[in-house]
Parts: sequence; C-alpha cells; structure tokens
Amino acid sequence: MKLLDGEINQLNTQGFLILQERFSLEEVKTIKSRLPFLFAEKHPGNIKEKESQCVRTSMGLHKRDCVFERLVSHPKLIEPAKQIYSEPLYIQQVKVNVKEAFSGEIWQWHYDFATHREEDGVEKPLAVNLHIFLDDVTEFNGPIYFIPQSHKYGDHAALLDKTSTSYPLWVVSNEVVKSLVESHGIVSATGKKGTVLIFFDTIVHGSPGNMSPWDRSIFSLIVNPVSNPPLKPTRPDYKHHLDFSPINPLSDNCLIRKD
Ligand SMILES: O=C(O)CCC(=O)C(=O)O
Repeated sequence: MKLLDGEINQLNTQGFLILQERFSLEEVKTIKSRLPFLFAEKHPGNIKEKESQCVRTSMGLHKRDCVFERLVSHPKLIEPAKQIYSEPLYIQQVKVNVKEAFSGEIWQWHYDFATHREEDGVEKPLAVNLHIFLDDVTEFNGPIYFIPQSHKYGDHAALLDKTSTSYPLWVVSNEVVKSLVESHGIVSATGKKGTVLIFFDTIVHGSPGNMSPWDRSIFSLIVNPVSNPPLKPTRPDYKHHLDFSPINPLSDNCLIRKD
C-alpha cells in the first residue's frame, strides 16, 4: 500500500494521518483472535491497568506469536514507512494498547520521542508509529487525541510520570498543551476497525479513559531508521527491541495465508 502525494503532504503538515479501513475485517479478525492467549500469558510485556487489573498494553508481540511476527512486516504498514524514510528501518516496539469497556484508563499528554530520548538514548526524533484499529474507535471509547502540527515544535520539556497510570511515561505540562491547543486545536483519531493511523515521534497526543460499553484495542508498531539506534538503552527488550535487522515487507496476503 503506497501513500499518495496528498497523504504524505498531510502527514508532514499535520503530524498524523488516518487511512480509513485499510485492513480487511478478515485480517483484523485474524489479529484479534491471538489476543486472548497472549493476554493470558504470564509475561512481563503484559502490563495491567492500575485499577481494574485488565491488560492495558501487551508488548513484544512479534516475538511471542506467529501472526504478529508477520504483521510487523506487512506491506500495508512497511511500504508507507519506507516512503517516509528511504533507508533501512528496524522494529523498535510492537504492542496492542487496550482500553477495556468501562475501565480503560488514560494516556497522559505526551510525545513519544521524550521517552525514546530519555530512556533509550535515541538521538533523533525519526521514529514512526504505525497503528491499526482492532475495534471501531469512536469519540466515546477512548480515541487518541492529537494536537495537529505540534510535531513541528520539536522538543518540549517533559517529566517522567510514574504515578498517574501503571505505565511510566514522559509527559508534557498542561501549560504546554494549553498553548499548543490555543493555536492548533485538538483532533480525535476515529475510524472503523482496520483503519491505519500513522504519526510522528514529536507530535503531542494523549487519550481519555473509556467509560463506554465498547472495548477499544489498537495495534502499534514503532519503526526507526537503522542509523538512529538507542545509544543508552535502559528499558527491557519488549519496550525497545535491540535487533537492528532491516524490515523487508512480506506479501499482501501474509496474514491470511494458510500454513
Ligand atoms: O493507546 C492509546 O490510547 C495511546 C497510545 C499512545 O499514546 C502511543 O502509542 O504513543
């Protein structure tokens, strides 16, 4: 799947791009069918919500499951990433973020590069986050909020928040968010299951809790140029993988082929 020139322009201008229903219902079903087994595993990559103890995020999935092993090389994700950077890319992080109906908790306002810089020693904000919606994501079930164009400001001061949720995160202050939102507003990324969402490392984003009766799960693959590795990795492998082999896209039917 190649991005059109207009889509690349939109990504560069806004910092994020939503591509409605690019994965089929059969592909989404195949991906989702693996989750109950993965979530039931006793694995350090399964991180539970602070309150409900439901899985909040499940990481390192391409090393734990054969469907995710193929998904990280899917051309619908990797071809757009290769259009953005015409250099070899490695797999930095692979996860499913869950927001269970009624209990899924927030992700505070942040930009991903703050964590990549502070915890992994990555030098440049070149990582690209590639998402697939595994459920319909609506205004009600905890969509990701973006501040359009906030990626253009580069680095904002960030602080490590270890208490708001079970997942330590480098967050930006309310003052920074207020001033960015006054200029650029907020957009919530919604779409049917199978929708692809692409966003840059410095865009400021977050998401509210899910008080609706509908689950919300999103697959996330972060890729980074091989020339931009972590120089001081401190996090476990499932949070930032250290295999810098270049990703090569598989065939279009790699998820649903029978083998
Ligand atoms: O899943 C969410 O709601 C937030 C995810 C997020 O902020 C991220 O992937 O960086």
